[in-house]
Amino acid sequence: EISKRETEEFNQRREFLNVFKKYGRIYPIVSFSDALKPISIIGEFKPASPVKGIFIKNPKKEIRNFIDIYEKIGCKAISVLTNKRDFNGDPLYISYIKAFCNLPILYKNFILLEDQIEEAFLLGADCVLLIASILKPKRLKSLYAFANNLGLDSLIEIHDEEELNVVLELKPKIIGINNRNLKTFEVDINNTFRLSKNIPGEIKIVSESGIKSSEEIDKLFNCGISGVLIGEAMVKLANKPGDLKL
Ligand code: IGP
Repeated sequence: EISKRETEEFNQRREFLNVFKKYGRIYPIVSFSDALKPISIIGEFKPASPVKGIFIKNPKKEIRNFIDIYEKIGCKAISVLTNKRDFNGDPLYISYIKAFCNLPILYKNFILLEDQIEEAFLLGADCVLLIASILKPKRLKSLYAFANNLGLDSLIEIHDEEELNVVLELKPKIIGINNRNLKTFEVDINNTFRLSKNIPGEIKIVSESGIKSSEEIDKLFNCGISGVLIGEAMVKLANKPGDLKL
């Protein structure tokens, strides 16, 4: 079901891809995995969520303010929701951000097609999200190879042991552990603690979703996590910069 509507959404903008292809990629790739030093926060530009609705009323107008604040807070990378239907995102946000910000950028969407990865590359993304739960192992492998060939990093997202076992076979550089179950939307940070125990030390781990407090962040970094990906809480923080302690 996801696969049908995502492919439709992508097909609606396919003509843009052909235009971008003519010009190629403008910006050099900035390594996403290198930005994941032991302690890195990835700030996510998340205009809306399917469960909680709208977070940012006019994302196009606000994007620069938000990303400037993310940088000031000390984020080491930016994640951008490019999915329109559920998150009110837009692939073009990648290019907007790339034009003024040197941090590596993650293209976040439900990626099913090589063409989506090519779109990410051409727009200036440095990393793509590949979600194990929506891809057959063979497809995951070929999409991972496709991204690698373009010089892009992949954040391979898992939610349980079964997916972890599939993903470990690819010997990935970075694994994202989603604390949110994408089917039930339930969030549990302990998912990171549980699954990270079985991940070899040379693989960088990013903990994703539901992270709200500095206590949680400290706990995650203390157990060997390289990065935390924060969406909702980061948007809320940037929304009231008066409260920020920089
Ligand atoms: C951010 P949160 O709870 O901090 O807003 O979550 C991020 O992890 C979440 O947006 C996410 C996501 C995804 C979105 C994780 N995996 C896959 C879309 C698709």
